[in-house]
Amino acid sequence: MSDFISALPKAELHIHIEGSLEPEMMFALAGRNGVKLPYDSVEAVRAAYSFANLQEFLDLYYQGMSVLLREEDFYDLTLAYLRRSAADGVKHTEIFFDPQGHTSRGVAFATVFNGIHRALQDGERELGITSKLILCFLRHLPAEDAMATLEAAMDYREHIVGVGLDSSENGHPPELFTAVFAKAREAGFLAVAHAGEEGPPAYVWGALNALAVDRIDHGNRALEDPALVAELAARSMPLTVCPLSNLCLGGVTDLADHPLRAMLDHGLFVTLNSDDPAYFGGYVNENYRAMQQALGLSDTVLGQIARNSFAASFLDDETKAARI
Ligand code: ES4
Ligand code: ZN
Repeated sequence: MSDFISALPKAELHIHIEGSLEPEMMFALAGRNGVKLPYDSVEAVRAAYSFANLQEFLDLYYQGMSVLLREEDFYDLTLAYLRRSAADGVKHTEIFFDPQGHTSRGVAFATVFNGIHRALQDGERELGITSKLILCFLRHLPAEDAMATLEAAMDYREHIVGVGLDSSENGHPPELFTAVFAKAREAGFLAVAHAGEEGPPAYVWGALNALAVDRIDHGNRALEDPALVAELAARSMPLTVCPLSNLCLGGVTDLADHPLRAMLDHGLFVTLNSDDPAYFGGYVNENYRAMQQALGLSDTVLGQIARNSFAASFLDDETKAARI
């Protein structure tokens, strides 16, 4: 890893905490919780990580979560991610979590939240890494489920900065969640949504107009619509781009063709992130490194992307200004 990338202070804005579950921890938690996994070894888990599309990944991602049962599990998962990303020069992280992936298995919202939250507090003390928490709704489930999840989150309003929208994109347009996001924004939550990862430009328009998001997660397919590119540029709308994720899920077949090049050329407000690092073969520095190599990005551009990550964060303006 180049010293320049390693030394760059970064914020990570697109990381699913359940996607940081490394196979070693998956086995350890399965053992201590008495959960049977359909694999014999860590190597067998890794060998299964070959995905033709988003859904094939999501099937394994939800299966992997089955080992997360107790508060301690969420704590250990989160602290391991914080230690690993601190080693990558991450100074601030905004973590997605998927409560419905757990409450649907009978794990209480409070168990999930308390484990993650306690690790974030300890992580800040131990590592100096600051954080925010973003609750994601699973878009393959009905909007009523998302609304019930939002209700459950109201008790934790002061500890959750925003809401997001993830899981299977195609066939689940943002407009289905208009009322949920309106209610969340009314309660003071900021908003993000995965859009244009696999879905068409219309879904990016929907995230902007129906959900009034503050950032777009991915946004790759926005480039197919020149008017949308102009809109994203005019709004200085941050995009949380995840190159190794796109490569692993078939959004791009070669990083040399990754839309980051065009995004930069259009002056879009891009950041680089790891998405699900345990599944996609790299934490944030590997994502910077892969794009530097594929596109020949200069240190100046890499430095700008790292500054963008703080500028696009949900830190308050004063804290932000001090860190850009
Ligand atoms: C995700 Cl890569 C990706 N896309 C959509 N939803 C997700 N949840 C976890 N990883
Ligand atoms: Zn994601």
